[in-house]
Amino acid sequence: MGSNDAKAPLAAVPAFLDLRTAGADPADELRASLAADVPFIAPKFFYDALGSRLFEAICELPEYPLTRAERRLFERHGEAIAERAGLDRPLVDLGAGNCEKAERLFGVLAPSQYVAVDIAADFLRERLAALALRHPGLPMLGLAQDFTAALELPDAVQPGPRTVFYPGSSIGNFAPPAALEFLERTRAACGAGGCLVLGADLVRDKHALDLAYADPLGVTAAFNLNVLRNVNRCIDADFDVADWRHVAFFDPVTARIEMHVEARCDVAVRWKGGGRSFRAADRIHTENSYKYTLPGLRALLQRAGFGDTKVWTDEEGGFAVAAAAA
Ligand code: AVI
Repeated sequence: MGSNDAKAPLAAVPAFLDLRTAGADPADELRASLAADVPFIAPKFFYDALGSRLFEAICELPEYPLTRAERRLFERHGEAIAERAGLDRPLVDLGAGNCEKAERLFGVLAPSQYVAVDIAADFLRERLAALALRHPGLPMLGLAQDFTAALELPDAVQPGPRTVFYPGSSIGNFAPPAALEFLERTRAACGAGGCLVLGADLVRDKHALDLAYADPLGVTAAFNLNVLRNVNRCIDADFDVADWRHVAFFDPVTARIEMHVEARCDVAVRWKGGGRSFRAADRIHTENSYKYTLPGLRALLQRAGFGDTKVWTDEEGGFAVAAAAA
């Protein structure tokens, strides 16, 4: 280490709480969902270390414009968002991932604390440590938590009013009734005078939406199929990824993308405490990604109890960012 390194200010390692064991056991949940009449795997199981990286790669794809559209909206309207959200407040980032989106808003929001919440504990810990080096003056806290089931903010999170940040259209991964319940809980986490900053993908051309989830490079296919490897690890199962193919399509009737893994042949899969046979072409449902209309988005926020809401859209009208008063 050179003498300059020795004098560099030391950034505190962010506090990190692993709250993943609170609540239902993910292994029990997986075994039950795989044994269900219509088998499914909850989308949170996508995000092991490789899945988190594959999702980062998806965000770079030309066919997946969502992340870039949202970035442009934050660049263009960051100050207007900050006016609504208020400065010097705790910023609670739900599904923080690589923390990159929130970091872009640090300048305008000037948060009093950054709280990054994600199910992918190792990935979050690693990214948060790197973030703390770039922002040594900002108190940070990492929470490994399945916030989709219950959002629990420990006492280490500064009290409200808070800014809750839920970008990337992850709201679309909830079915509409669950989205409503989630937003009600989120409003409570904001506290009176707090604000939700939400990203939502909008209904658009079916061909473009199909391509966004079935890209020719196969990155989304890898992301989808990787869930089977994570399942193997979680419940000691023996899925062979080579036996399955990626299926994704937009259904205009339900306004959602559906993702499945489909058996290429008859397969028998075993896991600790059980197993199941699948016939060729049987599917396991892995994700829904609902797309919103602007009136639908506003109505949902209003039903969840949010008040004054401002919505910005990109020029193609494919993506929306909302700032909603709690
Ligand atoms: C995290 N979530 C909003 C993404 C989506 O678009 O539903 C996950 C994803 N699945 C396939 N591509 C991206």
